[in-house]
Amino acid sequence: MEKQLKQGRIIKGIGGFYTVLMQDGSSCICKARGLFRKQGVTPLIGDEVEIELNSSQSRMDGRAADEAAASGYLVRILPRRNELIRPAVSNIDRLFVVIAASRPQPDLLLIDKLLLLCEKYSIDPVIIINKCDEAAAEDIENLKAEYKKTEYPLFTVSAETGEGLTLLKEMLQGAVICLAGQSAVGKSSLLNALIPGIKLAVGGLSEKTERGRHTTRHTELIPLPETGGAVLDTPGFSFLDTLELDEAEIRLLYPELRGLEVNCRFNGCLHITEPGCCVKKNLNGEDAPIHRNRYERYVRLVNEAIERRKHRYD
Ligand SMILES: Nc1nc2c(ncn2[C@@H]2O[C@H](COP(=O)(O)OP(=O)(O)O)[C@@H](O)[C@H]2O)c(=O)[nH]1
Ligand SMILES: [Mg+2]
Ligand SMILES: [Zn+2]
Repeated sequence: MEKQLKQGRIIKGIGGFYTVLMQDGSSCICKARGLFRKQGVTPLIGDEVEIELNSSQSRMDGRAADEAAASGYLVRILPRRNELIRPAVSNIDRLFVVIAASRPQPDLLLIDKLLLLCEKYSIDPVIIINKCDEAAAEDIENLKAEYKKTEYPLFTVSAETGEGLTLLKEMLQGAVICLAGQSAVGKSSLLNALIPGIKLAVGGLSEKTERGRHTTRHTELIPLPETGGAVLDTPGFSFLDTLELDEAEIRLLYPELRGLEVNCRFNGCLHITEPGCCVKKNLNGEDAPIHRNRYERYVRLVNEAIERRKHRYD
């Protein structure tokens, strides 16, 4: 019988079976060809793939496909735009970096690291300050000021009252997105407010007792047919633990610092202890190239990287 080749995206993978979402919204369970193992390639959630279907009967809606045996094979993985390790996913377009305006108290070092990750892996960051309903206007302004010079898109919202969500919704269009940020900043609440019907568990309630709610045990891409994109639901985002950048690279991943070293005395100036540094000279002015607090966290990350390098051969 004639084999059909179709294109889709892996949205789930359990025990060697991959759920592939096709362009028409149907899904199909596939196994990987032995070829991948031979080449040492593991299919990832997010991969755009070509699959070979066995028969026209093998395509069905998602739930029925879940229960059926494999009905096709992955034959090719299209080139990945990026790939992360924990969670093991590929082709993330956008990372929603979520901060709570006041509680839990913002961990901006974590936010900076997430932004570095985005720069390194060519993921577009979107900074979201949530819980604006319960914060003082001044606190919100101070947070915004820290990231103004990055020029990253920044939204001040409330998942609770709906404030700011209409604008934010546009960032979902046509993109595979992922959310990251401290626990309890409102990531699940935001998705619930942005995406009708998604019903993620909120508020640290035990996911096991929350019957009828969506529970997160495996990393999975949830397709969003209305936007043409998808959102990654993952039990954890620990990829940062493995992000060990060296100091020269860190500097290049700060959009505010990029290109400034041409005005410093030394080529490759890290803007920390070097004499004749244009960044340090202007740190306190109205027109500082980078926010003072973010600069101080930058210095800390650079110093940590230098220490790590020194001890690498211990
Ligand atoms: N006041 C207020 N509370 C919120 C808002 N968004 C989330 N919360 C609450 O913050 C808690 C943690 O939210 P959750 O979505 O589970 O956070 P996650 O751990 O980041 O997924 C819950 O009690 C939510 O009801 C908001 O915009 N305003
Ligand atoms: Mg959550
Ligand atoms: Zn400098």
